[in-house]
Amino acid sequence: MIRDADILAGLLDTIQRFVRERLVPAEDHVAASDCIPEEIVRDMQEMGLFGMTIPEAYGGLGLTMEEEVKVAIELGQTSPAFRSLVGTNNGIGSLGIILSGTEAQKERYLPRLASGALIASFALTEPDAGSDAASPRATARWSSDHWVLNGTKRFITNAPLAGLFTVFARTSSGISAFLVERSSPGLSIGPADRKMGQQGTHTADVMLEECKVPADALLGQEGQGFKLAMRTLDRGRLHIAAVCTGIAIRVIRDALAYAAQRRQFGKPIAAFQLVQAMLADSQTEAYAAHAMVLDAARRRDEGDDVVLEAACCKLFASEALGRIVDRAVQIHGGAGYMREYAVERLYRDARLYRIYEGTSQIQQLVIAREMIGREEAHACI
Ligand code: COS
Repeated sequence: MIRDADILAGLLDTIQRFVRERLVPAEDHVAASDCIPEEIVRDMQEMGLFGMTIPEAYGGLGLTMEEEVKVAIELGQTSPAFRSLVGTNNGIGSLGIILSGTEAQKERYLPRLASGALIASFALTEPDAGSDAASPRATARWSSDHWVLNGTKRFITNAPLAGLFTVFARTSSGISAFLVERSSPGLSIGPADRKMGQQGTHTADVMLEECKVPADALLGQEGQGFKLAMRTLDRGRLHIAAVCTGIAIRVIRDALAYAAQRRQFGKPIAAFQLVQAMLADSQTEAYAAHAMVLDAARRRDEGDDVVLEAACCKLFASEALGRIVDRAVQIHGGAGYMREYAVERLYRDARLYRIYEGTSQIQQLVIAREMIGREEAHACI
C-alpha cells in the first residue's frame, strides 16, 4: 500500500511526543503499581494504537510492516508495558484472523480489537511445549455440533485482560487454531505470573477444561494451525526486533546523558576513552539492528518470504540489546544498580527479548534451516 509520507510522519511525530510527554513520566508509577493508568489506556485507544496493523476496512490504521516497525521503534523507547498492552491486538492476537479468518470472524472481532474494546491473546505455549511448539498437549474434539477443548496454556501475554484467545490444540488432523472467547464455559485464567521485569505487563496460564466452543470458532482449516502460528510469529519476530531497537536507542541516550554529567577524575566520564568505546560499540550495534529491521520489513511489504530475515533480526536485535543495556548499566556505575535509575529497570525488562517469541537458539535453528533450504544461501544479502 502506498501511503502519503506526510501522514506517517505525522503519526510518528505524535507517537514520539506521546512517548516523551506522557509515557516516560509515567514509567516509575507503572513499574511500582504493576498497572497502566486508565487515562493512558484511553489515550492509546483514541490514538488508534490498538489497531495499527488491523486493516482500515475493519477500523484499524492498516499500517504496512515498515510503518509498524517504525512505530514499534518509537514505542520501544519507554516502559515495555505500554507496547505490550497494544502488542497482542496488533500482532499475534489479530494476525491469525487477518490471514485466515472468515469474513464473519473478521467482522465479529477486528473492529473491537482495533478500538481496544477487546484485548486479544495468543495461546500457543504450554508447560511442556515451549520451543517445541509443534507438540502441544491441548486437544480439541468434535462433539456433534461444537468443539470441546482441554489443556493448559502457559505464560500467555495479556491473558488476565483478554477477551479473545487464539488457542492452538491438537485435533484428529493435526494442530488447529480456535478463536475462544473468555466467556466460553470451561475457560479459566490462573493468577498473574510474578516476573523478573516488565512490570505493568501481565501473563498467566489459560486453563481449558471441557471448554465448549461453537463450530465457527475454528480459525482457518483444520490441521493448518501450526503453519498459521509460524506465519504469525514471523511477523511478531520482526516487531520484537523493532522494539529491541527502540529500547537500545533509549538506553544509549540515557547512558550518553549520564556520561556527560557524571564527573570523575575532574572530567565528565564521557571524556574517557574506555567509556567512549562502550558508547561507540552500542551505537554501532543499534544502527545495525535498525538497518536490518527496516530492510526486512520492506522486503516483507514487497511480498518476500522473510522467515530467515525475521529470525536474523530477532536474534541480532535481542542479543545486541542484551549487550547494549549491560554497557548502559556499566556506564552508570553504582547508580545503574539502583532502582531510581531507569536503566536498572530496563536491564531487567530487556532480558525477556532473548527468550519470548522464540529463543535465540530457536532463531539460530530457523536461520540455519532456511540457509540450507534456500537455493542461494546468501538470499537475504
Ligand atoms: N511459515 C509457514 N510455515 C512454516 C513456517 C513458517 N515460518 N515454519 C514452519 N512451517 C511449516 C513447515 O513448512 C512444515 O510444513 P510441512 O509439514 O508441510 O512440511 C511445518 O510447518 C512443520 O515445520 P517444521 O518441520 O520446521 O517444525 P519443527 O517442529 O521441526 O520446528 C520450530 C519448528 C522449532 C521452528 C518451531 O517449533 C518454533 O518456531 N518454535 C518456537 C516457538 C515459539 O516461538 N514460541 C514462542 C511462544 S509464542 S509468543
